[in-house]
Amino acid sequence: MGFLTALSPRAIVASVLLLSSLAYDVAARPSPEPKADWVRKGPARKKMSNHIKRAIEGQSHTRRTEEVPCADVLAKPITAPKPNIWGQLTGEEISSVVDWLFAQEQFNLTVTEEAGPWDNTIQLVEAMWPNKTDALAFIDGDAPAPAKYAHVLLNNRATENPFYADILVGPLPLDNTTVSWEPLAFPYNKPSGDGKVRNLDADEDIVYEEWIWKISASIADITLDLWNGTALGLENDTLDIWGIDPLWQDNGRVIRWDGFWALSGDVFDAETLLPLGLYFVSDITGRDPSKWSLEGWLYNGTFYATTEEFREAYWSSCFTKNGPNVPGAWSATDHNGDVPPLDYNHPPTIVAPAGARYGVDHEQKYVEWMDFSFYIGFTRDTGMALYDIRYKGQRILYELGLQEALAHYAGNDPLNSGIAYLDTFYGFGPYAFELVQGYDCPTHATYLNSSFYVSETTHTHINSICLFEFISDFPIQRHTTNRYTSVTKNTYFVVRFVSTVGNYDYSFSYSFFLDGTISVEVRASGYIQSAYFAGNEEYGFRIHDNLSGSMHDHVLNFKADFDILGTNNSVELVTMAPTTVTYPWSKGKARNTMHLERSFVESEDEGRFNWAANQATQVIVVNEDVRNKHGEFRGYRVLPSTGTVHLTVLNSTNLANAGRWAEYDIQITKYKDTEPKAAHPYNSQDVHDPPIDFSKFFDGDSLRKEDLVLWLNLGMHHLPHTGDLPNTVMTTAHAGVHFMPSNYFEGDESRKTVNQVRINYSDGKTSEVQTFGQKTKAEDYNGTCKLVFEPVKADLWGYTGDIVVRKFPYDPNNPWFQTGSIV
Ligand SMILES: *[C@@H]1O[C@H](CO)[C@@H](O)[C@H](O)[C@H]1NC(C)=O
Ligand SMILES: *[C@@H]1O[C@H](CO)[C@@H](O)[C@H](O)[C@H]1NC(C)=O
Ligand SMILES: *[C@@H]1O[C@H](CO)[C@@H](O)[C@H](O)[C@H]1NC(C)=O
Ligand SMILES: *[C@@H]1O[C@H](CO)[C@@H](O)[C@H](O)[C@H]1NC(C)=O
Ligand SMILES: *[C@@H]1O[C@H](CO)[C@@H](O)[C@H](O)[C@H]1NC(C)=O
Ligand SMILES: *[C@@H]1O[C@H](CO)[C@@H](O)[C@H](O)[C@H]1NC(C)=O
Ligand SMILES: *[C@@H]1O[C@H](CO)[C@@H](O)[C@H](O)[C@H]1NC(C)=O
Ligand SMILES: *[C@@H]1O[C@H](CO)[C@@H](O)[C@H](O)[C@H]1NC(C)=O
Ligand SMILES: *[C@@H]1O[C@H](CO)[C@@H](O)[C@H](O)[C@H]1NC(C)=O
Ligand SMILES: *[C@@H]1O[C@H](CO)[C@@H](O)[C@H](O)[C@H]1NC(C)=O
Ligand SMILES: *[C@@H]1O[C@H](CO)[C@@H](O)[C@H](O)[C@H]1NC(C)=O
Ligand SMILES: *[C@@H]1O[C@H](CO)[C@@H](O)[C@H](O)[C@H]1NC(C)=O
Ligand SMILES: [Cu+2]
Repeated sequence: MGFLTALSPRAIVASVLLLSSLAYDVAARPSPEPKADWVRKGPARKKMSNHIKRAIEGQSHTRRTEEVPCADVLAKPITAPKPNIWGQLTGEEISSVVDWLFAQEQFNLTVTEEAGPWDNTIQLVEAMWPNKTDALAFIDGDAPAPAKYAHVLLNNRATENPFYADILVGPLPLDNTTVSWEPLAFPYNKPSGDGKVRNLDADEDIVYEEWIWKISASIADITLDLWNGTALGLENDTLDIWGIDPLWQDNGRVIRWDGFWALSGDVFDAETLLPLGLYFVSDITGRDPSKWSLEGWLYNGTFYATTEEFREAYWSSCFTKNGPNVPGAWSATDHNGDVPPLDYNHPPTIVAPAGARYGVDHEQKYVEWMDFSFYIGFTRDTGMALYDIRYKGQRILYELGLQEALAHYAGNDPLNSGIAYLDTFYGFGPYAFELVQGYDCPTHATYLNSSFYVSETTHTHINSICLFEFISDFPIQRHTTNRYTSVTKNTYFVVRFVSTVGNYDYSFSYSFFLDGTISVEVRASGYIQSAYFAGNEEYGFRIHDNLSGSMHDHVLNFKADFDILGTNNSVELVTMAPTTVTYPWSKGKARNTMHLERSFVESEDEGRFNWAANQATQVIVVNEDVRNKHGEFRGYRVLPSTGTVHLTVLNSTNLANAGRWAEYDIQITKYKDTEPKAAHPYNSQDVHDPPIDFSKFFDGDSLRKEDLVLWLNLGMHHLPHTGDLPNTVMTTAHAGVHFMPSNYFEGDESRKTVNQVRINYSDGKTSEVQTFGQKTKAEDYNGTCKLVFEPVKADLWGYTGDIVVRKFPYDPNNPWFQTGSIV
């Protein structure tokens, strides 16, 4: 189903938005809008809506009046030491690859806009990541930049057995005497090793048009009686139908369970709060709908093998009809309720009076703050990642970024029991929407764009990555004596992006601190996906009229490729353990006390483990060849900064081998070019034989003095309660990990900031205030700079949504606005 028709089975909301967007587009562009089949549809999170925002009006970074310009708040322009080899392809490069692909008869490609379910299309064109050995030779040595290739994903549907194929095309820039392609298989560990994975969604549109809506129509008498509504795939539907993800994949069969949901009927995206409690199961194996079969209905815990059986029971006198979930103020996110005291007054705000204290190379997406530097990469699957993170010129991490995010549900009904979203299927890149200044990030932040390929176009999310310096509400250091007090400000630097994958919003922040610490944090908000209440007590709190807050685990995997003083690294475990010792000085008495137990993670056989109870064990990435002058190994310690989790479910039936990465808190492997990622976005398409089975990484390699990768899981056991209505709040839907220097420096690096004070005092008098040369007076800012508070300086009318540029044929001068989301 293409873009224009994709909304028909969906929300009234979406169709209203579509109408306004069409009006805009027709006015703005003479050519008809292409059908953008860019949302990778899945059984549940399959929808996009579309809305149009005002034209770009320029953004306001300042919160000062014109007559008192202080320093420029924009990031200082700097030049990256080397080009960013983890960046994205240029528009010309993508266009040349797409042209070349269409010219190759063997691919038998159809333009997405014109493609049906039996046509081959281009799913993705992106920069291929370089192998680390080649990358290091370039960034650390004099070697030339690694050759540039395009990573292409073809969606081959012109066959009985549709499949996705990862291929490489290059080198870039394309030259028709040297260009070639090959299957991309080496990063994946599926036994067939051909870079292919089956596509279970090739007939997603047919499944709806020829199957789901017809089944729903066959019980319209019941849906009208139960809920005064129908789900027929029409614009005026008041009900919706969707189901499990991944599909059941057993014994060669492909089975889907679907459930009825109420459409919210207003502008709020509350559908996932409106389950109705009726489910049906279909065997949709193969591509011939005439061979598909409806295998039964489930309502209120009773299974009916046929529609006739269900209808007969339904209209019998003893049938119990349970009520619907109905949207209302409880499911809307707008202001609601009594305004708290003084809340109309503007809350405190942060300003950057001296301007940005960091530098950005916008072209190369390279950043420097204080003694830190790093490059930013961005991909369709996992959004933003950081590369070559250095402190004082010395690399700490080669790569730091998200790998996959899992939301694994459970329930007494087959729908909640069957859902285990692997979100890179949908992608974090396509849903990394524009950030709202002053809300998602401070107004003084620097914003970067990101883009992704879809359907022969590139979409650009404007201002979707933010960079800013902030100051904590607590100092990084303090001490008071009877003669002096010493305190140091805790300023830190943050790079952030937010991705709304369907009902849920994930905010990812990487922060850098004055003591050399780096942190990774994920926070979640948005609408929970809930369950119908009937019989679900064991799987969730009852949170509204007929609603259960369906229990689920969020597990998010991050790759942390450490390089501590080179790549010969080890992981030392230092445990604080209870012990009983008789000391020479203890007068022969045994003393119950504690001591340290030190060991190393020797090999991948010991490489998968959880945080120790009582946080007893320190996990430290060290370089055994580099001891500090006291004889201790220099290293970086990895420690959780909040509670964090791995998957509760053991050997998940839904995931089989597709989510093995979620099984432990910490997993350590020897770096291999053949193991660059923990997951493939289409692992869900073949859960028993996925492109990447993470558990196969653990094949006994030594982990002493090797290039190590830590695969860290952050997450939350989410048991939604009434406070998750209407949306989950980020205060506690939060998980994080710190990387802190451990015997790495000779002392605390934060002593180097002048933003500290020592106040001497005695006998009730201050005798000295030492500020170490800080600029503290207006004159320091040229005598003219005053902070003049003007509320709401961010130009929120400049929020625009995505910009789309056609790549085939390439038409860079006629961009248009179009924002897609999964609803
Ligand atoms: C090429 O694709 C078309 C559909 O787009 C299909 O009908 C045709 O059989 C395919 N040709 C080959 C050789 O696979
Ligand atoms: C190679 O590219 C040039 C233009 O760059 C074009 O004129 C020529 O026809 C191409 N040759 C082949 C064999 O495709
Ligand atoms: C049933 O739905 C129809 C159309 O959607 C509406 O006009 C009518 O008021 C509804 N009836 C009740 C009882 O809600
Ligand atoms: C919904 O739309 C269909 C087709 O346009 C129409 O036949 C039907 O009467 C409408 N239903 C309601 C309740 O408005
Ligand atoms: C149906 O749900 C009701 C709750 O409304 C419950 O009391 C009843 O036992 C259920 N009936 C069956 C047959 O499961
Ligand atoms: C379901 O919710 C409705 C309100 O929407 C309420 O009237 C009804 O009592 C609820 N059903 C049960 C079994 O609690
Ligand atoms: C982001 O994209 C907009 C629109 O194309 C452009 O005006 C702006 O300069 C871009 N920003 C950056 C930092 O590249
Ligand atoms: C890393 O270890 C290897 C042997 O495992 C050694 O040959 C190499 O010199 C070491 N590199 C450094 C920088 O110490
Ligand atoms: C996981 O469960 C499946 C199905 O019950 C079983 O065949 C398999 O051996 C289990 N694997 C592990 C690692 O426990
Ligand atoms: C990257 O490493 C893999 C695995 O060793 C190898 O197959 C591939 O050819 C390498 N890529 C390049 C560009 O050298
Ligand atoms: C203030 O206190 C510091 C630390 O005790 C001391 O070194 C310094 O001499 C004191 N200065 C004065 C003016 O008392
Ligand atoms: C101070 O302002 C003057 C005049 O506007 C300008 O020439 C000078 O460069 C400024 N100095 C600094 C440190 O900004
Ligand atoms: Cu949740």
